[in-house]
Amino acid sequence: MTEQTLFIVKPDAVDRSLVGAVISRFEQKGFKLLKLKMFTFSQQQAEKFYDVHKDKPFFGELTSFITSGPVVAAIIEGNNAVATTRIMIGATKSFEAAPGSIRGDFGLGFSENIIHASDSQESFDHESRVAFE
Ligand code: FUP
Repeated sequence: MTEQTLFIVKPDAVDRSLVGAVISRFEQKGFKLLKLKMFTFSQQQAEKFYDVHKDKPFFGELTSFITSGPVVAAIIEGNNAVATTRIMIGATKSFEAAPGSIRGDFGLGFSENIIHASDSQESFDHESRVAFE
């Protein structure tokens, strides 16, 4: 089923000049890029974006990292976009993520883990609204 999802190339990956490599994975897979935006999250925008994590102990670390430098947000479209993108990004801890996944191939961090992707239609709706506001 054709769906849309959102991914964010995080500040660590932008800093390491991995934007092209990450976006390329999705184009090669067959997804169409619908929207692309480079920007830096404000504190308020980061808190809204990561609203579901606001009571977690790592919330401060998470918002301070995502606001630490520019990111690239993309909305893509294709078959089974939400679940397939989650498979492509790999496990949250980059150092445990499978080789062949984006985190598995490009990173070693935990909070600094290269890429974010929406994990449901509801999170896509919320996150794309915040990122492209
Ligand atoms: P994911 O959906 O794979 O990005 O992972 P989660 O939704 O579980 O976590 C959101 C972000 O919080 C991840 F990018 C990593 C970060 N995080 C921490 O920094 N510390 C933690 O203990 C848990 C998650």
